[in-house]
Amino acid sequence: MSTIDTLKDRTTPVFDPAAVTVIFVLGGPGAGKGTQCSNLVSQYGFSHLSAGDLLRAEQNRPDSEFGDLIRHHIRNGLIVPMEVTIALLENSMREILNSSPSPPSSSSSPDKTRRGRFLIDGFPRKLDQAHKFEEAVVPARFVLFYDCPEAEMERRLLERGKTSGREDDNADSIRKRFRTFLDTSLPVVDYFDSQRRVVRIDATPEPDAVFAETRRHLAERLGPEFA
Ligand code: UP5
Ligand code: MG
Repeated sequence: MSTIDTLKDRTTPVFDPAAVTVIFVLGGPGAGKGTQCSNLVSQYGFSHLSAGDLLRAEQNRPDSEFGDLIRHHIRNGLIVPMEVTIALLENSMREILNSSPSPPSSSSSPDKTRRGRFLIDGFPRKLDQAHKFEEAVVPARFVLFYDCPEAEMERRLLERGKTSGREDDNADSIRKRFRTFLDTSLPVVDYFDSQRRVVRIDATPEPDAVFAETRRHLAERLGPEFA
């Protein structure tokens, strides 16, 4: 991935913040980030980029030089070196921005604007990732943080693990993911919170109720043009 080579030395954002809206979607393992992002895609026309999904796809790509590295980190609930994850995110964003316009939708928003709306799910999970992404890719507008008690997240993940086939949906990996979340990823939320950039949402109720609350906050933060 050639982006990896250029990322290290880059100190200005590669995308124009006036044309690209990024919302970071954070929360513990199993908090419901992916579930809520799917709803937001259908409702608001965001592009949804899950860092975990991108890493899993890269892991399974036959020619990838990072397959073993990614597998090791995901199984152990560890955070993959940021150069890999940021390159995957940036490449996906560029691909979407350069893609041919989709057919006109019933919405009044021009397609160009809609293509520039991104939900970055499960990233950044470490402070250095947050700084590097905002410095070299694009600053995020704010963070949606899905707050869920660990016991509920564990219940959801063990339930999903019966059928998901995810290599990290087992008791041992889940324990390690929770540890990394508390030690390394919650400080990222605290950092954005200190800048008043966090929208905190109780992720315990059923998904529709969590989405209703999410919509209310988005309307407040983004204004009527996002409806
Ligand atoms: N569910 C969802 N909402 C519910 C609700 N309100 N009530 C009841 N059930 C609900 O949901 C999880 C399960 O709960 C589903 O079965 C769902 O139906 C149900 P989901 O929406 O999938 O939750 P999500 O928060 O997306 O959980 P996920 O397991 O994807 O979170 P993780 O943050 O653990 O996983 P991710 O894929 O982001 O990362 C995996 C690994 O990749 C990391 O551990 C790390 O090793 C690596 N990684 C990096 O190294 N760097 C990165 O930047 C990102 C990831
Ligand atoms: Mg997810």
